[in-house]
Amino acid sequence: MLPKLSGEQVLEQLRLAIVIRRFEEELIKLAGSRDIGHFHVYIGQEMTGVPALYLLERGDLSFTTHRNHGHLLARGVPASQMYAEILGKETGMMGGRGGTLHLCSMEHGFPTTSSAVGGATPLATGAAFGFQRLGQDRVSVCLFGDGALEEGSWHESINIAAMEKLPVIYLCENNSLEALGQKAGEYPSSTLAAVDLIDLVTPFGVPTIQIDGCDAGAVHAAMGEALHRARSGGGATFIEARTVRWPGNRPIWPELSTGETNFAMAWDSSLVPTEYREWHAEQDAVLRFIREILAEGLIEPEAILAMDAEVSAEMKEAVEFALASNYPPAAAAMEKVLA
Ligand SMILES: Cc1ncc(C[n+]2csc(CCOP(=O)(O)OP(=O)(O)O)c2C)c(N)n1
Ligand SMILES: [Mg+2]
Repeated sequence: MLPKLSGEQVLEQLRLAIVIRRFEEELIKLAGSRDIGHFHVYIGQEMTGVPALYLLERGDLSFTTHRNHGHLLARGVPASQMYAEILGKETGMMGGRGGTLHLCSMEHGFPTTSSAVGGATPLATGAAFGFQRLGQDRVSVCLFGDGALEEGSWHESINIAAMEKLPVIYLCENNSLEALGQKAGEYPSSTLAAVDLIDLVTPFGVPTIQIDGCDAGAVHAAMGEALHRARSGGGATFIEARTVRWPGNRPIWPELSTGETNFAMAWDSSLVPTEYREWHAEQDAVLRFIREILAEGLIEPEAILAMDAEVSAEMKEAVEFALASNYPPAAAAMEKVLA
């Protein structure tokens, strides 16, 4: 299902999704030839982050995790600054001090990234508390994986959000292996004994919405409902968006195991390889989004390829920019450092 938006807006979302996909693919290639430290990519989750964050307004804050690249790109952070930051260069958003695990851009609504699993929940809840006490009509969005629900900070956060009716949205991206194919009685996450993740929320009385995170229209509708609740004084919402883990994310270090995405697979099934067939034919959320867009006649396949060529060239240029940038000088090591 497509988001209930104008055709132009849907295509804007498609472009953002392609930006994320190509950004991450280039990053994996870039990392292959140098040590950039541990990093996590957002491939396969694009159609959760893009439609969800699309609805935020300037001034709304978002708090994210180790799997943060797609979130920042979805809110418009330039790829060139992101690559530079990940490589530790002085042209990065934080002058190379943060790296992939601590990306932030206040201008785009990301005050910080907490790479401690569960670290974003108290930060996002605190921001919502601040908005409420200051009487500001702003919303705080907490982005986290299913793993964060096993952390104590999560329970403290949702408790306060419920008691104080805070304008916060907890968007849990459950990317557990084969989450969409979960059978009755099976665990929905490899780290939790709950049979349903929303069971962990129900006692707090916070409304829950469980959706297929590859369904852009469902994400759009859920976020719309949650934002309306938050802005009208109705308090928090918990959304569980379920996606299938991209095969390239199964090893500890991301690998381009499914190859660089050929978007023409969306309309030409003869291009779908037999290896990872299920991924390309059914599970890849961006390919599915493209199929839905084509079914609505919003754009011709050739124009999608042209959009992709433009984005791919932009990503290559952004990588070049980052590689050509300098590392911060040793004498500046203590600048921009708080403590
Ligand atoms: C408090 C804490 N414990 C352990 C880790 C190591 N760690 C990094 S990512 C990760 C898995 C997180 O799973 P999930 O929240 O579902 O996110 P996903 O990687 O699946 O997107 C772990 C345990 C950490 N960063 N912080
Ligand atoms: Mg997970």
